[in-house]
Amino acid sequence: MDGLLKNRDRIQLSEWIGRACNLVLLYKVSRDGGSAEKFHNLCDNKGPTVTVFYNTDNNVYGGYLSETWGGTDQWCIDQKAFLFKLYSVGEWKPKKFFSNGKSNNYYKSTNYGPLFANLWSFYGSPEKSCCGYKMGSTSFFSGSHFHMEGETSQSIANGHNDVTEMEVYFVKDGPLALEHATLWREQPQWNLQTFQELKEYITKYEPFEESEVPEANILLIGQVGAGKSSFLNTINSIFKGAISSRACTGSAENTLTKSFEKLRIRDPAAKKHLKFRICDTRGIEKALSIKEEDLRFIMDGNLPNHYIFNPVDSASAKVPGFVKDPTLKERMHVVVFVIDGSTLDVLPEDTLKKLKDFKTMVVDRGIPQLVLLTKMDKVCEFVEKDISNMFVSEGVEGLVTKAADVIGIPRSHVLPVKNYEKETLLNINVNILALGALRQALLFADDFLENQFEIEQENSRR
Ligand SMILES: Nc1nc2c(ncn2[C@@H]2O[C@H](COP(=O)(O)OP(=O)(O)OP(=O)(O)O)[C@@H](O)[C@H]2O)c(=O)[nH]1
Ligand SMILES: [Mg+2]
Repeated sequence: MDGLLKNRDRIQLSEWIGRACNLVLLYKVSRDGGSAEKFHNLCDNKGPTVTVFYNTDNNVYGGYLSETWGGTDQWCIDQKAFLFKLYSVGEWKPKKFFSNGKSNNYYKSTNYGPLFANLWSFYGSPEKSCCGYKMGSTSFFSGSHFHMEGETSQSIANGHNDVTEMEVYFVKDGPLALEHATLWREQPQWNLQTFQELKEYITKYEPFEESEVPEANILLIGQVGAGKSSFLNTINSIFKGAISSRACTGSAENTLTKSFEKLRIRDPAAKKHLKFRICDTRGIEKALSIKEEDLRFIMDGNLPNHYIFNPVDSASAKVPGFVKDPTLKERMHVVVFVIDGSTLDVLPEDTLKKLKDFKTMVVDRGIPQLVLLTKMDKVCEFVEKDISNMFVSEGVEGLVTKAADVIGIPRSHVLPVKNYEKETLLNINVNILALGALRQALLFADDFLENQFEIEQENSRR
């Protein structure tokens, strides 16, 4: 992709411009040379443009013009023009500054580069500096023609317009084309066929045959309110064909899930249950968290279905229905850590410690693990608007990397999702992500079952 703008910048600018569009690079001062003539050759009469300045202190700002830059020397008004900032000293802090709509706000001239009333570029050609170019600073973000919302040239650009780069993009109407955006991970085709293929895979899923295990057990572990039960409900809704709520969800100070539930999902078309169980647990929290001992018993298959967690004491062999000699059938075959992406940055130390301790217990047992990163709609407004932006969102990418670091798991094992929560209707893209995560969990469960089978084979040969 040409140009220095990132996906989130492109999506943000499209939002500000007010319609779906792609930004196509027309002019770049370092590539095309700093001359007004070259700029006009490449940008005149092309239609709306976005001009972006990258200053030497890592501030990124610019202006949008809905008119063309071509024409004879004169000040003009463009009611739709706006100035903006994207980054302040490297941090993404997007803000739009509307035109005051009263005074001329841009200058058409063959002798100048792009020139907004409060954001100049150059006359003739820009003066070179050690690190790039010295752009004009006349009435620099003074607020005489654009509403600056309390910002100044100091807060936006550290008071100077010395840049390493300046780019001009053509605004091409049309939905954000992914060839113009960088994917941080390969993504599914967002269509009905993908959804049907995933659903079919899961409907036909049978655990690794030789293991003779009738159902794969998928264990959900995570902090209180992370979305464990919501994931279960999401999967159930998909198969039911309507929003459903089998497991209790919501927000509460302490965990809402009080018991160990090994839920089966029914395929109404085939009138049978699918060959896996999603096992919901009490959340990790400060005082009344699920205990290490409980988890050990769950992973090893000792605790019975519907066991009610004791908030103050660990489970023991005295629990009614306690399975003394569990087989592979009762054990957990894959562990899914459910992490709330919207609070990952403020994850309390003790919760993090518990998660890491639990992870060590999982690793010790050789059980494969995944991370489900929930609430991605809360971390990126573009994902909230359209789930198919998941793999172009740099916000999501950053959280996936962070979750991988925090839990100590490869990035490819961290799957961002959005659970059903406020919706009343199913959404195909939500379904694709949730089923994709479930399929990954089933593949991992099969890896575990195969490993266990081989271990048993080896043991029986000895
Ligand atoms: N916006 C948004 N909200 C979510 C998502 N997933 C879950 N929620 C909400 O988060 C809250 C907690 O979800 P639960 O599924 O009850 O969380 P849990 O992990 O089961 O929590 P406990 O059982 O209490 O430990 C609920 O209000 C859900 O609606 C999501 O992907 N996006
Ligand atoms: Mg729950």
